[in-house]
Amino acid sequence: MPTEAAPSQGHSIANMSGAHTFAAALKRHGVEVIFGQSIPSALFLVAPEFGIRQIGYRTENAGAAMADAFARVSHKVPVVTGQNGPAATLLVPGLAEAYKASIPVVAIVQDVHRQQTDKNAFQELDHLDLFKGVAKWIRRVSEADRIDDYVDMAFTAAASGRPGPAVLIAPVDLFTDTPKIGSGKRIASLGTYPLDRTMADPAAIAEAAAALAAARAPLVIAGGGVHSSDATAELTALQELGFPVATTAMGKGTVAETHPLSVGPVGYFMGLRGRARHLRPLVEEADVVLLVGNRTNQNGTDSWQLYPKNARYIHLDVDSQEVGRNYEAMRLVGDAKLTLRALTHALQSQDLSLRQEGRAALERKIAAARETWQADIARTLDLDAAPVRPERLMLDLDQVLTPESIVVADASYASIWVANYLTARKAGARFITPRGIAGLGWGLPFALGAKTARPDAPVICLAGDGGFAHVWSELETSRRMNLPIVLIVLNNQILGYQKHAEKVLFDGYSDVCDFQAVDHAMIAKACGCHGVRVERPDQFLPALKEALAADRTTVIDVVTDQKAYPPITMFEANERLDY
Ligand SMILES: Cc1ncc(C[n+]2csc(CCOP(=O)(O)OP(=O)(O)O)c2C)c(N)n1
Ligand SMILES: [Mg+2]
Repeated sequence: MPTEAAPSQGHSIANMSGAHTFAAALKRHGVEVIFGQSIPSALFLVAPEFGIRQIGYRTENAGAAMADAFARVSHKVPVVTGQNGPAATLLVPGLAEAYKASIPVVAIVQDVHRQQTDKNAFQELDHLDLFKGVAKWIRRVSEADRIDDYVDMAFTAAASGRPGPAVLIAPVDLFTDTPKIGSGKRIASLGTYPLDRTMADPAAIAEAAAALAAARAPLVIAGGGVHSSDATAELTALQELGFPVATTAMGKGTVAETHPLSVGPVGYFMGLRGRARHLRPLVEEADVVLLVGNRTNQNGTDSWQLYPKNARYIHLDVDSQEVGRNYEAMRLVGDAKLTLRALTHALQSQDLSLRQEGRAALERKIAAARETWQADIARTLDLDAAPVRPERLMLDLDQVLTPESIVVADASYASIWVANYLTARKAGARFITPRGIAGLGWGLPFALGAKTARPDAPVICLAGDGGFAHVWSELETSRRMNLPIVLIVLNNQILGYQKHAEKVLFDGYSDVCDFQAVDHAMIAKACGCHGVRVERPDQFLPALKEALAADRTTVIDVVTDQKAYPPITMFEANERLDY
């Protein structure tokens, strides 16, 4: 929606610097917060006059991850900034995750003074080359009169098509330069995504509807693209016609997992005590599979072994290159929300008797599988054991979740525990996991970005002790920026996934997998946050409830069983893990 930029008190176009022009353009796109660390300084010094505040990260890697989670939760295009040179290099990991997870981020990277370019200026680096491979658009704006043009190009690139990071490089002196009168005439607001919704070819939609209606055993497998498109209501409407819906880890919450036709998360975690373990045949035996916003990656498909070999595939994605990448498919290229709506509409004029006749038996099968899963847990685990079993902790956590809760996980086991043991209570419930590149250290900054986007929602983060150690410093950020969250540390004193994978693959493990003991509650207290140590399972739920009721960040350091591992298929019944 076009909106007039509201240049603030005291700034007419005539006395605007490049910094003012930048800030006005960002404001025009709806930007209210920037994840930054004071650089470009001229920009941050004028930003408050435009109603833009700064979320000051401690490290750039964390800042980029905060921006990513802010986008996932708010559907707004976030802005992160960084200085030239070392700071810019630290933005790379965060942008890599956003790139692979298709999340829009605009990164404004300061460059050296235009007159010092290519002279080995202090912290000079080739930023145009640096971001290749982690951004879908990289440009340098070199004239003050073009700032508006380039800011708009950056937002358009980030938010349109398959969303992703856009990097705008801006020389430091541009911010104190004075643009010509009249150079900032743009009025469009481009700060939300998806920016342009396009629909798949109606003929292809009609063909897909016919295939789905006539299928013997259809299955929908929804990925994170459904969240990005804000298409959860449309997916639920399709499910209501009688279609079972499974999700990837990033697609968790695209349908309510309490719905009788929700299969749960499927992928490389369908081993013992996996939530959808007993529904593996339902996936393997499907004859028509509808993939939506699903990039069919290795973990989501259990190394491409899980999805049926002989099924007919229909693949709906905004990126035509994803369609048919790993599974040849009927091509539905377009936005998930518009296309699912059209597909459901087309299905309503089909004969849906097969779906209606099969529905009760399908619901019984799903309910029975869920009960067997719960029985597996009760039968095979001592949930009262100390050190605490992560499964116990997750079952307790699941009890206190509300439909509004936002759960964030770091990479490694934390992401898998969340996918399997927590319940999406509504379509649109959010479970934010770094499944783009599965890097350690995303948990805490993701939580802070999510809390910035939705200050009223309880935000709970689950992180391993290895992953948390990447980002302890951001606890101070949470306190300073008044972003209270609950952070649960799975303190198994090992690089768990690493150690267990080495045992499975090599029957041994390298010595760095074991840590010395760390007291994470003490770290929290040292940063002015609250810290609690949990050594017995019955201590966890009261500590969690107290933390959720408090208005400050609490770290709950839970001493967990180092032999516990989630239901990774590759680890199934492996004696080497019984050490
Ligand atoms: C940045 C980064 N470095 C290394 C890895 C490889 N890696 C994957 S899981 C893992 C162990 C994580 O340990 P921890 O965070 O304590 O979680 P746990 O598995 O013990 O629950 C490692 C090192 C990674 N994914 N990301
Ligand atoms: Mg660990």
